[in-house]
Amino acid sequence: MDIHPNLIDGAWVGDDGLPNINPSDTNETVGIYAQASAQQARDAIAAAKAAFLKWSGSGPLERHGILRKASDEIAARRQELGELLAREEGKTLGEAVGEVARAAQIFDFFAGEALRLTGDLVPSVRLGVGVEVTREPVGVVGIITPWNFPIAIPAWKIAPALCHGNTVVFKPANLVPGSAWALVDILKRAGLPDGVLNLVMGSGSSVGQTMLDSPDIAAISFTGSVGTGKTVAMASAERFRKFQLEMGGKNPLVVLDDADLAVAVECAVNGAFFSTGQRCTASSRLIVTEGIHDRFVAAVVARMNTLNVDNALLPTTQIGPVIDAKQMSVDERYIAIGKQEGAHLAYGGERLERGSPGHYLRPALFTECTNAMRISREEIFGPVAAVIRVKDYDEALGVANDTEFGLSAGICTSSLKQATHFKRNAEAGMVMVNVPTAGVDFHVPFGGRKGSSYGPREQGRYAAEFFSVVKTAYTMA
Ligand code: UN1
Repeated sequence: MDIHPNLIDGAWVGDDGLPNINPSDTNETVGIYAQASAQQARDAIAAAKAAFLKWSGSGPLERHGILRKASDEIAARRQELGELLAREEGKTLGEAVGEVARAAQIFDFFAGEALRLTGDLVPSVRLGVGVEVTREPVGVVGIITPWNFPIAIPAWKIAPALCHGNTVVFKPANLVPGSAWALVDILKRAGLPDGVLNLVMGSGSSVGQTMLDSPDIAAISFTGSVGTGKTVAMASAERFRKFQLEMGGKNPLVVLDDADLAVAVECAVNGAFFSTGQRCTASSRLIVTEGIHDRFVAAVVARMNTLNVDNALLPTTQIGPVIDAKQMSVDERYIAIGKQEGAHLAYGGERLERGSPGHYLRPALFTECTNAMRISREEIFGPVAAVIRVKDYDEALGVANDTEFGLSAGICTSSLKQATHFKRNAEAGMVMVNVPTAGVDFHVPFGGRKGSSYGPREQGRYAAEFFSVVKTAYTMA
């Protein structure tokens, strides 16, 4: 099998690699992907630094043209790239093709933004003096991405970074290098000058650590675990480097007595179990008022019973496998903890055998949970949800906010009054009314509060906050 090499200063390098394994069929190797050494990571950073002068001075038309071209190719190849993504990550083909389409839309959005970079011209308090407020690129940006969105998350960090004139060192998650490699290949062929975007596939302990230690990386955008986020934060704070973190969630979906039952069930099942529950926006706590509780649980269980868990590439599959054996053991450990804590396993939670050897787990629903249980407090990152019964809306809101996380919070209700109150009072970066907590638009801000996120929002026009720095210039004519 050919090796997919790293991209450093416009050259494809690397002769030693790791296999990329298909979680739906662990006998299948999707491809071999190079592992960058610490020295290669340093070379990539140096290349990005050297390329910065030229790229930061590039014009809107050049940036627009490249981002636009990349968007067009991603969109045209969405079926093929979606299949690659489903193969390496395990989300269903439909979810994967949708994710690739989202990546194309993100590049399209930032291609447009490249034509709309503006500043302010402000009269000074001193007569005869003019004040200009402009945005400049930050410098070399380090981008570290997780395995659960192998193309969309790289897209929503790389596109704004390039749009605003930064150069990039990109380290994708080692479990899903295929989509990252394809994306970098597309951007290179779209005309990015050498060194502007560098790909360093490899481990966190070597490549990631080299990025954290480098004085030449001016900003780091990271999505991943809370633990690694802390490491990124500490190393960056020490260097006064800009950093942006997207980490975990323990997102509540509140279901009130007056909810449309069918809407509530779809929001819960989609939010908790689609993409195998492997989303930081997943609804892992279903907080349900007592008047609808039993009907809701019965309907969710009935719906779960229709979910087809199987190989991600089969057209009939609705829930793909868990990403790998390690995540499977985390999911199973939490299912055991839930039982020990006294929660009732109302449905699922067992391993499944399918036609191909993969990490298949039937989605699990716990009922009779309290918000103090570990399954209600710790992010599992699998298809496991906890139902918490509450008396009324006020108790529901209190439970929803009683968490160290604050990414997405949802409510299903037909009451405008309660929906409005929840929108104002949910301690989360994103609030969803009668729509799932997961599955967000690509052109509006994304991010959370409390332990979920740190730094400026991602996506849409708000991405400018992180990927540029403001300059204020005074001129006496
Ligand atoms: C979504 O719900 O559409 O890692 C996106 C994650 C998030 C992205 C979620 N950063 O799950």
